[in-house]
Amino acid sequence: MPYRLYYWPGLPGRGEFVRLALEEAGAPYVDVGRLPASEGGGAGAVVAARKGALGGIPPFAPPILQAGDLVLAQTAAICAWIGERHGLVPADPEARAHAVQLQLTVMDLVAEAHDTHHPLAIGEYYEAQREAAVVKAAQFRKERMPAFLGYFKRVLAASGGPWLLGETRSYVDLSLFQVLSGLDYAFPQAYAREVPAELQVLRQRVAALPNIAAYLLSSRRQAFNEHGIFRRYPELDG
Ligand SMILES: N[C@@H](CCC(=O)N[C@@H](CS)C(=O)NCC(=O)O)C(=O)O
Repeated sequence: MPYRLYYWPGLPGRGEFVRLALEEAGAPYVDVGRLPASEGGGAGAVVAARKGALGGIPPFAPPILQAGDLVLAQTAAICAWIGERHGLVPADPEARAHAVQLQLTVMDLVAEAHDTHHPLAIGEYYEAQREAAVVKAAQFRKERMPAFLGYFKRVLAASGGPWLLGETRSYVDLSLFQVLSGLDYAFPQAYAREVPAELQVLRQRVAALPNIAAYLLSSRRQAFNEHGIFRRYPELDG
């Protein structure tokens, strides 16, 4: 039975971290939110899943993965679950624990990137908090983004490469690829200045994985836009 991914239609968002893991795994899945409502998809299906319509432990927010009887939320938990079942993380428990550590750090960076355009209130329009966003984004570009990226550069060096966990690619590499792509979209100037060359190489290495390369060319891959986590507002790029 194919996996069923529930995520908001119209933006890659946090759903994309799950899609990349499923695509690299070669695991069949239905992107339910992108189906027409007449086929049981659309935002309505995501809202229903969020409200617990799939059963199990209720999710708080999408992405939500349905795998048979399992209903699982939290991007890092979903990626780990897929990764452990589809060879996207080494088998030994220490490597798996480190993968979770790194994935949670990726998700911390995602949350901070999001907060650059919504520093005051998640439910308010960007335009209503633009002034605070300019301040928040400047701090993100100058301090937080280099701190996170410097951290991942050190992880890569400590692993011996060429991947974050060493010799084989993991779901964490896929997720870092997505964050780097998002930062490049949202903050092209800061990206060119701040992203270490080693991480840019890692991004290219992920893009060249055969399953990922095919996915990136497919209509399943969605472009970044100003509804998602990574938004291009030139005033936030300094
Ligand atoms: N920590 C969660 C965050 C989930 C989250 O914030 N999802 C967003 C979409 S990307 C959402 O729909 N949030 C609704 C809410 O928080 O009420 C994860 O990584 O999955």
